[in-house]
Amino acid sequence: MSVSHRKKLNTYLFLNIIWGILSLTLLCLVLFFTWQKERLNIQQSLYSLTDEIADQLDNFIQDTTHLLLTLDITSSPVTPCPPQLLKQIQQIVFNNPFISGVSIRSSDNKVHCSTLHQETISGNNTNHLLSLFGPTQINSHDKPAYILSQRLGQNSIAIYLLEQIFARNLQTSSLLAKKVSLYDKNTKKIILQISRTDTDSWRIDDPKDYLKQKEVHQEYSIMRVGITTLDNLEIMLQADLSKIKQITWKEELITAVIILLLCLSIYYLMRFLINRHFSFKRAILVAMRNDNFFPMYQPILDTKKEESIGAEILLRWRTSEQEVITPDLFIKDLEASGLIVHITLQLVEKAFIECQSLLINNPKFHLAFNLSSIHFTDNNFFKDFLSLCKKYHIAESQIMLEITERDLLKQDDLALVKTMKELRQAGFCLAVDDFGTGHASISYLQHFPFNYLKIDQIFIKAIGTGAITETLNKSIIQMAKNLKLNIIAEGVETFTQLEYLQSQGVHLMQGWYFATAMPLEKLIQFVKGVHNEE
Ligand code: G
Ligand code: G
Ligand code: MN
Repeated sequence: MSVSHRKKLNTYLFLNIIWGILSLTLLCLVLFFTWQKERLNIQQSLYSLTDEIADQLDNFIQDTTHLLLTLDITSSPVTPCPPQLLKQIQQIVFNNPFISGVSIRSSDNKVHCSTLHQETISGNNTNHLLSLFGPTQINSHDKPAYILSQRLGQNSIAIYLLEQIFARNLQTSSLLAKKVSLYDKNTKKIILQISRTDTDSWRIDDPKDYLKQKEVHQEYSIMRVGITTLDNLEIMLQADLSKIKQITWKEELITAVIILLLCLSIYYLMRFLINRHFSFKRAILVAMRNDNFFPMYQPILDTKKEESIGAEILLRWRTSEQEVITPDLFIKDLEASGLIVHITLQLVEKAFIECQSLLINNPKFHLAFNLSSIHFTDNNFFKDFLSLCKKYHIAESQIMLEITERDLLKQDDLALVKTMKELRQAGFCLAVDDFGTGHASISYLQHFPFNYLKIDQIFIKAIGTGAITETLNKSIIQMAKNLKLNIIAEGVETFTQLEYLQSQGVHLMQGWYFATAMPLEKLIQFVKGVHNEE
């Protein structure tokens, strides 16, 4: 008990350590991958957002330059300014409030037509068809303006646009964006920047608050996308790190909770299994100590001679509540725990003690024990088994050992065959049990020194039912006959089955038609020919 208890505690300790390490590793790995995935997602959204702003600005610039298509302007210099042209550019300024002025100058940079009283910029010569300059001041008291310059032959047309109009086209409603800047790649300078305020509106930044060169190149939270219409310009978007962290943390938290719940359920499942294992093992150990396992006997008959030729020993467990449990409920666990070997020896000894005089009085009568492949791999089982035979003076020929066809296939057959041959030489009977359920071939079964074969119940049950298994009967019986072994039919329940089997030349039978498993006293009476109909 205390050993088992200590073993249980050790198992728990082991479980806790392994579980802790595995859970922590799993948590770290999953969180790391979630974080990576989330970062990629955010980069992707930032890119789309920046691209959207670039598109917005591109559209605005295209719309603005489209206005110039209505002008009557030739490719030669326009000196002096034709009154018609001046009127047209005045019209454009009048109709588009966001345009502060339009001026036309020639390639030598001389202004010919202008809606402005005063020209402030010079040296805007460029090879590009379309370019943007700024910021500049139109009048000393005015807000800064930007000049969009379009070349037309030898003339170039400059459109003066107010700062706010550019700022408006840089805005986005996405809360991910904190600052949006217009960056000139040629001069490596930001020419306009807006920031989100605390009230979620946008304001134009003072040049001293512009992003620094270092930030522009290093910060991972800054995304840059070029503008199609003006190839020296880029939109630069700085993400709001606190918002990004908020999103990632939320995701990480949800993932962590899921992982923890998963790990906890695994933990409790493992605890449950360990508990069940130990409580089952404890219950078996207690039953073994209290001698709660006992044999029942099911007679095997020769229906031709109308006599009992033996009995199969079937294990039973009487619980402390006096309930009798059949082995189908616990035999698998018993085999898995390895305790089956010890219990079989207990069962064998009890059967030997009980049946000693029955066996002496009926020298042709045998006892059949069910063994599994585990008994054959155990180092001491057969040694102990032989000692018991000696101790109770049981003749080897009066013992049959049954091993199911399915168990044969689990084993290294050479080792199995060697032990079996020794047993047969010593005089024991060997039976292949549940024949037909293991799908072993005749040539495979011929390796084993069996002298009996027990046809499985499912084939007997099928007799007279018309089921597919019924049609298998003849071939199963034929296969058994080909093996030249004594055939015992198991699970015979009806007269029809009995008749059919006899017609096929099978005379050794076992089943509820004759007798169910019974205690020794009833077996003695049954063997004497007193059939109790209960
Ligand atoms: O006893 P019952 O009639 O319920 O048998 C159920 C199953 O348990 C059968 O497959 C039978 O072969 C198996 N069985 C019964 N007694 C023993 C036993 O002592 N040892 C082993 N290994 N199996 C047994
Ligand atoms: O696997 P093994 O052949 O050892 O199984 C024997 C099992 O068959 C035991 O559970 C036993 O109670 C059961 N058994 C024996 N005779 C009959 C029978 O006529 N009908 C049914 N259904 N089961 C039987
Ligand atoms: Mn059996």
